Amino acid sequence: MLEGCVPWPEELAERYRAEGYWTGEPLDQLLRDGVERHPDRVALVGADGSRWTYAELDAWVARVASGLSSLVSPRERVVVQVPNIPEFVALFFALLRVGALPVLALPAHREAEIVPLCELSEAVAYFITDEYRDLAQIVCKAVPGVRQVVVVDEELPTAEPVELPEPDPSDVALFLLSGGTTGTPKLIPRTHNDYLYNARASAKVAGFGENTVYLVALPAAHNFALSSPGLLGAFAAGGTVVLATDPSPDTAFALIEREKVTGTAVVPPVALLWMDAAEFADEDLTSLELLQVGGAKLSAEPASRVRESLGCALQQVFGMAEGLLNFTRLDDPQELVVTTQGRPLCPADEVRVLENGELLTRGPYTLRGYYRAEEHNARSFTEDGFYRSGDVVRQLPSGHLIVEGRIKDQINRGGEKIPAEELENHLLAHPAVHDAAVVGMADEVMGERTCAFLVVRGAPPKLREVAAFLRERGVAEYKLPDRIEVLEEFPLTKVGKVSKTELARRLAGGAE
Ligand code: OOB
Repeated sequence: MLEGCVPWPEELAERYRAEGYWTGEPLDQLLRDGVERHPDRVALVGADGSRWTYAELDAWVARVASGLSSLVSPRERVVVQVPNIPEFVALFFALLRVGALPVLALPAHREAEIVPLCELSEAVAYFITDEYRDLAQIVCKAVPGVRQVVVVDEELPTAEPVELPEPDPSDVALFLLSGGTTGTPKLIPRTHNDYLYNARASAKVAGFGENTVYLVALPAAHNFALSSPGLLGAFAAGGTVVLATDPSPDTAFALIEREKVTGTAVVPPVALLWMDAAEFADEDLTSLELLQVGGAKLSAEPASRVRESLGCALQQVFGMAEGLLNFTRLDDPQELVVTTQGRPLCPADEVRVLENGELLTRGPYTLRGYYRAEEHNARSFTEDGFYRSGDVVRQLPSGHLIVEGRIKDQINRGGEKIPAEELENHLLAHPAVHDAAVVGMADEVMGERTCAFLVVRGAPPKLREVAAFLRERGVAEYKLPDRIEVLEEFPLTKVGKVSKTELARRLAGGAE
């Protein structure tokens, strides 16, 4: 495995191979299978209606791979920040064929996220669209190792297809970003073996097949929309992938009607929005069979309204870029679909629930360590290789999990993850801020919003001013606090640390 990654121990690797979870194929195989079996079926549809059959997509990927092979080498890391456009798909598969390793940044990320990402990964190239040109200039100046910027909607390089060496299926295929809890980003290595299993098995539990038309409504770079089952699962099943530029009801409903979409995945606030909008929408949504909801907890009340409101089945998905995926099953009793976040995807997923409810897990598609993060890994994994998810769950006898909370220092703002320490560090850089503590506050639509408690020097800054300061530092918009509370001093725990439990209690209207 690539230096800086932690491999599975040999005995587990052997088991995962013997039980058929790891097939020893490259991740790209899921596209190649489609080309072999049904070259003329439509594989990919852009928001503007442009479309590619499996054969056409394969030919495009082959030309791009060839074009890229003179720019990047096998195992070199490249940061990809490309929204849901057809070029994302062509680039992703082309990089797999070249053997260069995509680090999948989110479209919302800015300088404060991209620069550390390029540094940590030692990226040699940065793939963007036109809208990120200014950001790319800043990034290149800050990280000289980034020797190439490719604007994919203008100049995705192509060349006559050439033979390229096959990658080792037990090695890294791509890097996903962790939601994070610390001040620095964490990269999740995903191998060909593990991610191919992830996509294929997810496609099975979501009932995907040749007639599936999957709408990519969330960013394609996120594990949910990419591979749970997402676009990779849809390809693996021989279906069609339709790209939406955003998940608004206007955009998504029009595409559902136009392309007769059968399935998609959204975060809870989007599900709520869709259910509200569906009441008044003119579009025909009857093709929709399955709505997956995950990324943050969907409450039972809205969950119980999905079928009536959108005319489709609900599948709750409790997943993480680190690996473990839980799905409610299509034949589960409605009670379980509405009140649980599903059960593990794979029979070989090992789940341990500690006394305090913390979920630990290991398995054939769950990482054994973050990239180049030895110290952090020592805290994030048990000695026998279980990943400490930081999620607090209850497990039913059926195996289904109910997410009850979290012990990790992260805010989950409608599915978007904000590492508290990272935001606190940015706030501490403000001249008027003496101390900062970031806490989630309950919100009916978003699940949580972000409150920054501050101890200040001099005049307390206004929310607007703090937001402007953070934007100026290049912090992604979704990480900006929704509220600021100024305190004389922070409440402390018995051991003298800031008591976030007490701060959260005050937000909830508890006693001072
Ligand atoms: C997905 O992945 P990430 O890496 O953005 O975030 C993972 C974390 C989990 O550890 C948990 O804290 C939270 O997001 N989460 C949920 C949840 N799904 C994720 N919390 C409650 N209920 C749910 N259904 O968010 C992700 C990756 C693949 C598929 C789906 C979601």
